[in-house]
Amino acid sequence: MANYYHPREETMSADEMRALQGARLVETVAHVYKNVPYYRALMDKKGVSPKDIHGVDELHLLPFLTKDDLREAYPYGLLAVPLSDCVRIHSTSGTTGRRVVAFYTQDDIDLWEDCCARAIVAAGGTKDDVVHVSYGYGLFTGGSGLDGGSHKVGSLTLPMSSGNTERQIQFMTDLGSTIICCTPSYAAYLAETIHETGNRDKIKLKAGIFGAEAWSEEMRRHIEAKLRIKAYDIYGLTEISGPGVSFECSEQAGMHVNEDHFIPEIIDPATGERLPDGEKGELVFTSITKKAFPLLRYRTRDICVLTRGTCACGRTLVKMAKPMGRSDDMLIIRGVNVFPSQIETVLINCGFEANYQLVVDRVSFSDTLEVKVELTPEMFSDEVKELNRREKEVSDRLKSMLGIQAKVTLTAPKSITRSEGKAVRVIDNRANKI
Ligand code: DLL
Repeated sequence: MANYYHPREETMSADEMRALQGARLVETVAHVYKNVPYYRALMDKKGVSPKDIHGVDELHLLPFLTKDDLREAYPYGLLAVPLSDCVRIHSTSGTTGRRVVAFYTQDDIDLWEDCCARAIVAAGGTKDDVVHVSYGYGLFTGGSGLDGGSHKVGSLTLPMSSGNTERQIQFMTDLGSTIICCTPSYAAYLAETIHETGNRDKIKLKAGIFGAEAWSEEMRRHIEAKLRIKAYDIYGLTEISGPGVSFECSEQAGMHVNEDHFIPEIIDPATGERLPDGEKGELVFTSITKKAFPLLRYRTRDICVLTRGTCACGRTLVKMAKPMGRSDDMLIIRGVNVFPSQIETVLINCGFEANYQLVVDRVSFSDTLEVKVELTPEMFSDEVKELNRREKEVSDRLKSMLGIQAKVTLTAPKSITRSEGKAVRVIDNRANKI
């Protein structure tokens, strides 16, 4: 029997959900139009006013909002309540341009933590669990989001933050952590370290809640086998609140979107046209309960698919597939679209672990891709002939999956830097080269 944190909202009929979303959307549109001059200008320019929006059917009339809008409006331009009503900010880890800052009232934080609590309960969490939070705390939303969710569930919360792997494992052992929350790349690193130090039998982990970056099904299986846990996906973004926009249930087949707070749409990224359920495109969210920083039709740049229907877990919340990565993570190599997660799939299927780096360059006017992947300690002792065979196997499989030739370089164990937060997998040296 599945457990829900909010049984009513998580199992509502489609009609009930639409009605709830419609009422909340109307309220949110009126709120931003009245209080945010930036929105008013965008809506006026598109010739749409709050009186045109009666429910979800009119959602498509609203203008899109992009990261550029958020940067332009930095820091207060999209704030919809007086600053004195806000109690917290978070910010994206953006590397270029201005950072994006999101504001929260106490109610906003409360609802966001509820969303994270839903994720923890869906992963089997109860008040008897010990939730070990190894996402970073601070401006990043991962640590505080899962921390707040864990408090709501009533679990004992270990606010570990990221880093210091030795101390993480020590606490995990001594305090009996049962659920670990971190990025999948850090989970793989923890798994590797726990395996090497022979500590697995001393820890009580049963589940992990992993997100904040794209990861493949193969990586899931790898982490599950190595840590002997169930690995659940969780998705979110700072602009829309943080982790918990969607979460996986016991079925581990797509993430349920917390639709009573965030309305998802899929659009064609080139034309902005809305696509039907089941088609792949860019994910767009409209927040319908946030007060300080509500975003209408925000383009996430994440590429994925939505599917509806009652899940075997009983939830009716629409599901989103694992995002393949952001459209801006997508590499275009000699005209071919390549997502790092596709390469990860090939590597893990060839017996490697997810310790790899992609180096893209331009030589004699042509793009090159080098896939550096670490040998496991067992492979490292193989004969040269065997190593050559492995290298060729990866190269052949990449060629048949992506249609491009990549140089495969096998590197010594531990030669690729491990990540404690979001992994940096790609080094693109093509900037400024013709
Ligand atoms: O990564 C929030 C988060 C924290 C989600 C902890 C899950 C767990 P940002 O730093 O703003 O927020 O980055 C958001 O990360 O647009 C996606 O591209 C990517 N992302 C987040 N979760 C997933 C996931 C947090 N489960 C951006 N799978 C998003 C794939 C993900 N990509």
